[in-house]
Amino acid sequence: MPTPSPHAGSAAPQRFPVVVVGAGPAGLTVGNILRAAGVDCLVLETETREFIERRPRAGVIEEWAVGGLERRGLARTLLRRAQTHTECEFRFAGEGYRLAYTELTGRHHFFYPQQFLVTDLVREYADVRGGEIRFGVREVRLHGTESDRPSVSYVCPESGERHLVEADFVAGCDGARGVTRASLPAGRARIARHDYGVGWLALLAEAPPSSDCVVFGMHPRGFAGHMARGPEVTRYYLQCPPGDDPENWPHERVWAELRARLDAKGAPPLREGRLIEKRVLDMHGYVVEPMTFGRLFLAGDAAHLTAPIAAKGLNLALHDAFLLGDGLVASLTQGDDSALSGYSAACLARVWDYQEFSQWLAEVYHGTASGDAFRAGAALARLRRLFSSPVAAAEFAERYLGVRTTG
Ligand code: RFL
Repeated sequence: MPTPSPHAGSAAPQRFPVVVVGAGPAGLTVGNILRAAGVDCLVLETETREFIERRPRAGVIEEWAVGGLERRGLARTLLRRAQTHTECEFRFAGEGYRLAYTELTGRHHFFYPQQFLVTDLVREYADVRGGEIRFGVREVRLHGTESDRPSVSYVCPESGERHLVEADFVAGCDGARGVTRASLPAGRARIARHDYGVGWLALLAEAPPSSDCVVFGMHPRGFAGHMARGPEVTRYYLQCPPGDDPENWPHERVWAELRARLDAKGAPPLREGRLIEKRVLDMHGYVVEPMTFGRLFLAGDAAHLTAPIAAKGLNLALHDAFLLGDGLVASLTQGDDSALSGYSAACLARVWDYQEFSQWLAEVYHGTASGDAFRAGAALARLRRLFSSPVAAAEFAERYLGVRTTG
């Protein structure tokens, strides 16, 4: 629930047209769009700059999203450093099958670690475009979101004082564990949730990639995934029980399972390396509808979470941020509120499309190991169809790349 007012003893209030809560890809993109249009804004972030510039997460960015960054002057370094991928491989029943999605659509994926993108966006926002950002803030609270004069308060890490910032608009870009979604009044937003009932052990290995493309392994012992994160680092996933303890996965067990689940005739051996990240993600998702309330606009994981099944979360965060940034600029510089009025519906069309694709793909990944012969048979049928029907392959390619998606 929104907090009615900040407590007494605060420093004198400041005023910004927009307060952005959260300096992830969504918040920093919104901030950059506002600064490019000469609109002042304040970004509030609970972590330090060093921390967010090193936090490893996503790596797959769709071509339309890179195009959106490029048009806003935000992709110079990415275009120089990112790798492009044109196909992926499915391994099942002891064989490997390549799906050449670029051949089918003319589009490709960019591989660029999320922390590099965040580093580029912070530098452009704060150092080049002169945007204000406060790191390490504590106890962020929203006030008066139902009114025309919303405000945000936070405890300053240096002084320990609570500061109040008044705004015309608040952008809630504080991810899945932030405070802005929780500030929506009960009963005013619907939160649709889906639990896939499985966990993924997310691993980062200090090892070169073992294939020139993303590999998905569907195995009776569970799903395994392989994706490059650069010449020296590779991300791997292993399906595991939800809530599993990463300590149950020592080095030898991890590599034995990866070798078994990613095995296929003629596949090169895996290149092992030290595991530098090992965490269990419970595969679940949610969607908040609508994504706006009064003058609070949610964007990215704050509004919707897609399990990393189809590598969509960062792409959706960027899509929201483009629409929200442009909508805020139109409202604040031309008094045109039409884009902000249509913001939630325009975002949600793509969000639901990606959620549905993730659900479809989750069944392909996890059906084989579900212990349910019917689900396993159906998953195998989906896989066979991908490699026997050019129409099915083309549809997968479009959806994997986010091509011709409504919204
Ligand atoms: P973020 O990136 O979580 O940023 C939110 C920021 O808000 C801060 N924060 C607060 N700030 C102020 N006040 C508060 N009360 C705050 N609470 C939190 C946080 O510190 C943070 O800096 O959300 P955003 O911007 O919406 O971006 C979303 C993406 O980060 C996320 O969807 C992706 O990482 C998901 N994802 C992937 N997406 C892809 O499109 N392609 C991929 O290949 C992909 N791989 C992944 C992923 C997510 C993963 N994890 C860790 C869940 C792989 C993994 C392992």
